[in-house]
Amino acid sequence: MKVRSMLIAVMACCALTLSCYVLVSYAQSLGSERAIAADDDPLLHPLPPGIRVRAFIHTPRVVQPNHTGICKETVPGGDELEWYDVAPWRIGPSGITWKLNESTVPAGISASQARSAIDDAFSAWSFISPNPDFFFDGGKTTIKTAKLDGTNAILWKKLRAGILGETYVWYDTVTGLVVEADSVFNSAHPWVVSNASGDCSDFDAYDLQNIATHELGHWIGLEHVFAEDLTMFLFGAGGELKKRSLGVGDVLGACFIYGCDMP
Ligand SMILES: [Ca+2]
Ligand SMILES: [Zn+2]
Repeated sequence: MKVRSMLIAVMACCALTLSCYVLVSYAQSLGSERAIAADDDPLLHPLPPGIRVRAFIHTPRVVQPNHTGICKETVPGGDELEWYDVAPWRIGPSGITWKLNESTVPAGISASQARSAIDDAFSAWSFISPNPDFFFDGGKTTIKTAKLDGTNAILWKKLRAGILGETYVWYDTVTGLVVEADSVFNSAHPWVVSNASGDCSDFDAYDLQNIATHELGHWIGLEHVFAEDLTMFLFGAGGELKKRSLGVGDVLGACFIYGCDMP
């Protein structure tokens, strides 16, 4: 009897300790979420009725300190894969105007180089509209974060290491049109505007046009795919250039949304 009482007491004590641990852990996790929330998380901002937002994270292929991932050559036929997935939005017929925060462009890249690389990235998608004026360079902005603020901003900002770039798209759930889009590149990683061609070049840095072409695929309405030779593949690597040119799935996806002629 005495042993049984002691056993019950020990079990009760263990249960109490465990409960306390769970409660403390839960409180700590809430605290850390609040800490992240304080860092301008666009997903936590209240939105007007009928507007939704989606976030896309472009991830380095290998997440290690000071590692830019592994650039791989295109697998024969890999670019021909007809895979795509579409999001519930499209850009309206009048197109979209983007602005660049030039003050955030990384050292080693001039503002005009960055603007030109981003312009080339938009050009990869220009076939979606019969109107050649569809993506408008709206000049500079001083906006420092992704936010529903009336500006389609492209900028660099220090993000956590597991992110190369992130894109936010706000869309109207009734019309299915893009309301706004912002892309943020991680200033904690090295960037380059490469003059090389092919699949892989400067392994020590991320090619801006390569990563931007992927991000802008989200602007026009494409989701990620798990086909590594397509532009909408969700991982990126240092020196990678192959996302600059679209694969068959990227084009098919875009034309599925816009009803365009294949380029
Ligand atoms: Ca914005
Ligand atoms: Zn992405």
